Amino acid sequence: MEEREVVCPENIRRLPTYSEVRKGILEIGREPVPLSKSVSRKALVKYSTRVERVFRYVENHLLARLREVREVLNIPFYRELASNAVPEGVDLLNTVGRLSGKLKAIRKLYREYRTRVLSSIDRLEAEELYREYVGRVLSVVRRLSRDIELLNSAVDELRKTPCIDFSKPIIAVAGLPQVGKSTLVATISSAKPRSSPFPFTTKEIVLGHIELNGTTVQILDLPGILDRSPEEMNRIERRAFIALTTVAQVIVYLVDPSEDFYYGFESQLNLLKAIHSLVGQKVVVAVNKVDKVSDERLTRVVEALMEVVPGAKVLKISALRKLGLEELLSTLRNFLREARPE
Ligand SMILES: Nc1nc2c(ncn2[C@@H]2O[C@H](COP(=O)(O)OP(=O)(O)OP(=O)(O)O)[C@@H](O)[C@H]2O)c(=O)[nH]1
Ligand SMILES: [Mg+2]
Repeated sequence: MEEREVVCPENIRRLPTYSEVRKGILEIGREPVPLSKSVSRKALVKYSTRVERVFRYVENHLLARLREVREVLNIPFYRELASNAVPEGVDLLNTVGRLSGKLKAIRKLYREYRTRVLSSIDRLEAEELYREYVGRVLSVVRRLSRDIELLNSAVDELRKTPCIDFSKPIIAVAGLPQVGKSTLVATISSAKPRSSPFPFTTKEIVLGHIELNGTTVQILDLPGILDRSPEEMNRIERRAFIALTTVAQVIVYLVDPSEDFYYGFESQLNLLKAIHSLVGQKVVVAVNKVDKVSDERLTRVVEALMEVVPGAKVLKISALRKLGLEELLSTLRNFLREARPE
């Protein structure tokens, strides 16, 4: 595969709101414009320099940032995650297109007013023209407030998303809340996500790395997903759902076999069924917390899981006590080998 630069959503910047732009531009009107003695018609040059500075401000704070956002949104995984943060039906690439189209009008204003300011009769006219220009620029930006706000919600979501290298393998760890996903990812990878006895401890996707087959493999710790339809999922669950369905080559589905597991066993079977029917053979099922249950219960749990997904591999592990992890890693190794034939 061709070497590509990895696009990092963590680094994109928010767009300034209308009032921030207004502040920034008014500031330009107060900043001195140093001019050498030899310059004639100083006032005209001063205002035309400001006309230019205002445009540069728009260029750097809006247009350049919009390009960064567009680059990230061009990647389907990030686009879906970003769409999760804005009202349904909003097409973010359209929003970016519309915004940049409207902002280009400011480039026209810049050209027009630079010429007009430079050909004004006196300082007063130059100053008036400058004010008119600022007013028109700000009015364009003000009309874009809603789109800027929408894109900033998307940017806030994207900035929480790790930087994924799509040319390298991706494993995702999924399951209901509390099954031990973060404990597992913290144990086997470079990531150190927080784990705790409270559901939805993990709210965002966390990226870790492991060396498998001599290559660096990315492993994603996902938020927990409840057993319900995608339409009913909250924003946190949907982050996990998007990762599962769009980027993972292999999914480790973790199960908590304990009698006292808050969400019960059946919900875990149902979610597995749903994931399996969406992604097919890519699922490795691992029963976690084997240290907590009797052998007898464990056997029954494994049997029930195999019935739901015949042919799927069901492993027994304890992420906390570090049991069965070697076998899990070698299973993942094999899966990845099959997923990407050399
Ligand atoms: N006994 C035992 N407890 C475990 C094991 N693995 C995880 N736990 C505990 O299970 C609880 C939940 O662990 P997490 O790793 O936070 O679970 P999670 O699936 O990431 O939970 P969410 O982020 O809320 O979805 C914690 O109290 C862990 O210490 C295990 O193998 N055995
Ligand atoms: Mg977690």
